[in-house]
Amino acid sequence: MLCIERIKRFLPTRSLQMAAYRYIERYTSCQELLHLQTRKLNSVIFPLKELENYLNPNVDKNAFRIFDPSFDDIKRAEELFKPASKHEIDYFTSAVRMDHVPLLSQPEVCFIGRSNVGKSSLIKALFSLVPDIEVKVSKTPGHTKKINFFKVGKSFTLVDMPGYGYRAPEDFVEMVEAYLETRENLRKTFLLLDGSVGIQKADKIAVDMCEEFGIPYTFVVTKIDRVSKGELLKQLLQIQDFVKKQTQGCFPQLFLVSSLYFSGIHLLRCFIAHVTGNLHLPNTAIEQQES
Ligand SMILES: Nc1nc2c(ncn2[C@@H]2O[C@H](COP(=O)(O)OP(=O)(O)OP(=O)(O)O)[C@@H](O)[C@H]2O)c(=O)[nH]1
Ligand SMILES: [Mg+2]
Repeated sequence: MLCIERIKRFLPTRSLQMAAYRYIERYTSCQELLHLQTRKLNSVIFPLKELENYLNPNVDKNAFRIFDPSFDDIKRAEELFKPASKHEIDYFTSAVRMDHVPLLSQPEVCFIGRSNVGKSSLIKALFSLVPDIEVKVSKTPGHTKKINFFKVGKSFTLVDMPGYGYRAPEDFVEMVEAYLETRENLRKTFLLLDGSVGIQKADKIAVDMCEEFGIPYTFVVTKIDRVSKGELLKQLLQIQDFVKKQTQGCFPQLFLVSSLYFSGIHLLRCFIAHVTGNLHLPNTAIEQQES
C-alpha cells in the first residue's frame, strides 16, 4: 500500500501527490474486500482485533470483541448505506441553534470531538457508497460551523457536529450541549479521539458532559493510519483503562478507524445499523448483553 506520508514527503508538487493518491487502495465496499487474504481482510474490517496479536497474553481482551458481527452481518448493514429508489441518502439540513434543529422521529447518531479530529471525514467515508453526497472536510480546524443532518432513508440520521477546542464556533456550547441534552431520538453519540494523541483535556470535558446527561456514547479512535502499531496500542490501553475506571455510559469497546484507507469503516456501519435498531444480531455477545 502506498503511504500518504511518503507521498507527501517525496512528491514535490500537489498535482503529483493527487495523482499518487488515486493509487492508494481503498476498500469502500464488502465486494472489494472479497479478494483479500484473511489477514488483510481482518485488518481492514476489524483493526482492533489485529492489534490483539501484539498484546501480552495476560492482558484482558474481553473488551476487544463485544461487538463482533459476522461478515454476513457486515454485508447486510452495508445495504443500508447504499442508496435505492425508496431509500434516499442525502444531506438534509443544518442548524446553528436548537430551534433550527429539525423534528425527526427516526433514530439518530451524532459525531462529536475536537476540531480536526476527523468527524466529517468519517461521515464521508461511511457514505462512500453514495455518489454525489457532499460532506465537507478541511485541514483547517473549526471548519464545520453548524450541526449538519444527513438522512439515511427512513432508517436513521447521521449528525455531523462542529468541533470543540481550538477554533470552535463561539456558540458551540449552546448549540451542541443543548442538542445532546434534549435530543430524544439520539441513540448513540460517537466521541472521536485522535489515535496519535489519545484523550486530551477537552475530551474529558466532553465525556463529563455525556456522563452528566446520561446519554450512551462510544469512543472512536481516528487517523489510525498515521501512527505506528506500538504507539496506537499504548493509546488504546490508556483509553480502555479510562473507560473502565472513569465512565458509566461509555460502550466498553473502542472502534478504530482510518477514513483514508477505510479500516474500521465497515464495522462501524454495522454498529450504527445495530444501535439504530436496523440490524438484529441474534446469537451475538452484544444482543445477549443487552437482553
Ligand atoms: N491520515 C488521515 N487523515 C485524516 C483522517 N481523517 C481525517 N483526516 C484529515 O484530518 C483533517 C480534518 O478532517 P475533518 O474530517 O475535516 O475534521 P473535523 O473533525 O470534521 O474538523 P472540524 O469540522 O474542524 O471540527 C483533514 O485534513 C482530513 O483529511 C484519517 O483517517 N487519516
Ligand atoms: Mg467537520
